[in-house]
Amino acid sequence: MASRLVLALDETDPVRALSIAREVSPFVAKIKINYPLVLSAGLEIVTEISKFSNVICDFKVADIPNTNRLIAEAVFNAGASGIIAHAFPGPESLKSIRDVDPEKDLYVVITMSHPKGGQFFNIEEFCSLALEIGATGVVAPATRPDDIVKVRKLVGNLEIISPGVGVQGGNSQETLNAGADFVIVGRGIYLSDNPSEAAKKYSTDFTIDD
Ligand code: BMP
Repeated sequence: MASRLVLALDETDPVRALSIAREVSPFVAKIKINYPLVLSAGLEIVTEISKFSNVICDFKVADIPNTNRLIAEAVFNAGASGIIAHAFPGPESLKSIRDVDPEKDLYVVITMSHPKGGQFFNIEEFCSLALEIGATGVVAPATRPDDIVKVRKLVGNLEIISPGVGVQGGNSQETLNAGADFVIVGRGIYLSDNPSEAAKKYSTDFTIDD
């Protein structure tokens, strides 16, 4: 069975990050890289990890169209297979990322996983925006499976990737049952004493009715 797990690699030591990425790569579908690692290691870490795994740059891009385009160009030139953007700057900002390379994965944040993280997000409007601009998928919280159910109804068969499993309290089985395609786990793996064992566990601790 193909892995439904995405590693959130927020480890800030570049050497350790690269070593964890290598050892968990057999168990994950993709590796998500956020600012903490890129700010310490540089964008070259994206290129390094892209040599053996798909990399999503979780830069939650949220700017005017021209700036979004420049960020997307840098990320895709570095080797990333995907990018995460915020919806609230509107369709033109998202389309400018889409237009850089329609073959790359573009994920739109619908609502966030932390306490009160949904307060300023409009699930209906953001889902409709993701469909309108031809997003690959959306980000929805494993900590609120009811929101994933709602998002699944609104986005049809767009991919749903869900952070918040593990330390934030989300559970893989509930997240996938609610309609997510992938669970995203960070600290539960990269802070563990044995990251590859942890990744193996997170990649198999659920059942799926196909
Ligand atoms: P952890 O499993 O350590 O909580 O990491 C979750 C990862 O997902 C982090 O990289 C975080 O920035 C990201 N994330 C999140 O936790 N909630 C969201 O709503 C959106 C995210 O991108």
